[in-house]
Amino acid sequence: MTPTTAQPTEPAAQSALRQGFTAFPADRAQSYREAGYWADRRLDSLLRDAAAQWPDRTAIADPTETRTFAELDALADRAAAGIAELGIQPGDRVLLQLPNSAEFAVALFGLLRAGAVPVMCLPGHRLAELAHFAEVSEAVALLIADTAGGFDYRTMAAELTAAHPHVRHVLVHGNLPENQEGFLSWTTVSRTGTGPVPNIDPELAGPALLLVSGGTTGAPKLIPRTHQDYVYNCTASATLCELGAEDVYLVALPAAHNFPLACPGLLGALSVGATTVFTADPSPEAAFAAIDAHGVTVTALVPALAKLWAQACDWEPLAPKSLRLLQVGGAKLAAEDARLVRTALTPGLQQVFGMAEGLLNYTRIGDPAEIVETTQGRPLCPADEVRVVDEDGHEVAAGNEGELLVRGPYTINGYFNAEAANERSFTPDGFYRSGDRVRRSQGGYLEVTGRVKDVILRGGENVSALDLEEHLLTHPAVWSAAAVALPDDYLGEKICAAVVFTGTPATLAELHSHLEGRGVASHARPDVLVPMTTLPTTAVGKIDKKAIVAQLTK
Ligand code: OOB
Repeated sequence: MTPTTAQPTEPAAQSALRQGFTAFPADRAQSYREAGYWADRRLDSLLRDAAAQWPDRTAIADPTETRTFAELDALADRAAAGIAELGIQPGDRVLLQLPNSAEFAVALFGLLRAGAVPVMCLPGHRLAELAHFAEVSEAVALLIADTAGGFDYRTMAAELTAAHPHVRHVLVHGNLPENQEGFLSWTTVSRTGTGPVPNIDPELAGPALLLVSGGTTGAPKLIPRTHQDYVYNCTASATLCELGAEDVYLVALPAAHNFPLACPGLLGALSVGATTVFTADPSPEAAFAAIDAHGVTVTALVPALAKLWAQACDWEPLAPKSLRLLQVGGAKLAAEDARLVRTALTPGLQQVFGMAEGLLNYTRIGDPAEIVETTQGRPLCPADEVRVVDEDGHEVAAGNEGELLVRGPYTINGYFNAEAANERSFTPDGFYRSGDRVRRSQGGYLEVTGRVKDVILRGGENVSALDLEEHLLTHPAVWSAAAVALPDDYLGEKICAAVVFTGTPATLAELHSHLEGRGVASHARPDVLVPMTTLPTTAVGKIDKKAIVAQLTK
């Protein structure tokens, strides 16, 4: 794919941005605009417009701070002026890594208003990931908290800037380290800027921000989301979720992740005048208290957290009462867990199968229980073109499994600065190869059946890891389970089940007879059982199989 050529008069940052970016082809862009999916507005105009319409409503709240839309809008303007005064230019990339807090929203909108392109790092990312993002994005600055969750981000930042001097500024929210050159107080920069709000030439078809890929395999990639596609992403999601000004949305997952950010998340909530509440601690104790205090009506969780919250209703005195919509996604929610969540937390469960690269599938409000419990939803937009294909790239019939390919009005056309990955991840006609195996029903609902690569090759037989995990989860003593491949001299790969038990652990023999009772073939049953107290997770809370294998093979 050929990147658009830079205009000779463009600032250097803008032209570098364009060079790493694959734009939507002109014909599809035009059709999305004509169909009304793309409104020509900048992402930060969502806040400007909300502040005009609902100035005195509460926009954001965390345990220490509450801001109205008018206040947040004014803070974003101040922050934008301060950022510009540092010499950060439109198109410059800035690594943003803040814990869930009201300040996250101030920083995000401040950067957008300055025309900077935030790189949406999660608080769980560490030096290896940050260094990779810094390099690929050519970031000029980093915005961090001093400490959070027992981690000192300033120490990491010092190491990062030593190895990546192009990261010129480190902006610290909280206490500055002593004698550290290049470190500035974010409060000073964002609150005392005196200059005008930068006047940006709106580049609506260009990247507004860079998301980080889920990255359960290989190095995480940067995902350029444009103003046009991301405004659609969050506003159409808000409409689908029937979000209104009376709603209160809780950010419990890391705010920089696409799901709580824009599906509909913070941005969708903001666009309809709803309040967003942040919690940096998603434990049932802290989250239930926030739900109770603010009357939270909507939130988004990964399956492991949803299950934990559902169980916690047995012992936590403040079980949620106000939730009308609980979105669960990011990994497969087993049907039994879906039933548990609906009974314990709210009947308003919504399954969400999404990806930072774009495509979002949602079950709909009012869908029958069967659909909500056993499918991962259907595409958000009528213009989402979904193909389910076999290994040769041919479409399979409805009801058969295959890899999901997609293109559409909010799905990227290439990763940022990643030519080799783009060759592999996109078809010549611009479809993104998701790597997800799905089955599509007549009604267009998708069921995720595994990852194309998450298959254990045991003695010549292909065993789907997800399939085995789902069978294991039906055992009453199994709380969570991951099936991973371990090297084996005889079989090539053997099946290892890493299992967290509730109560008395089951033995391998007991699991085998349970699986046999469910009709699981003998070659597809685990060779090894490793009981664990917890399974390692990624920065957003998905089970991290790479880390499990690393633990077991070190
Ligand atoms: C969300 O986004 P990412 O980019 O962190 O991860 C995307 C991948 C998908 O390709 C799929 O493999 C998996 O996560 N996934 C699911 C799932 N939702 C995501 N697998 C099974 N069932 C589901 N419901 O994870 C994400 C982005 C926006 C909204 C929701 C999730």
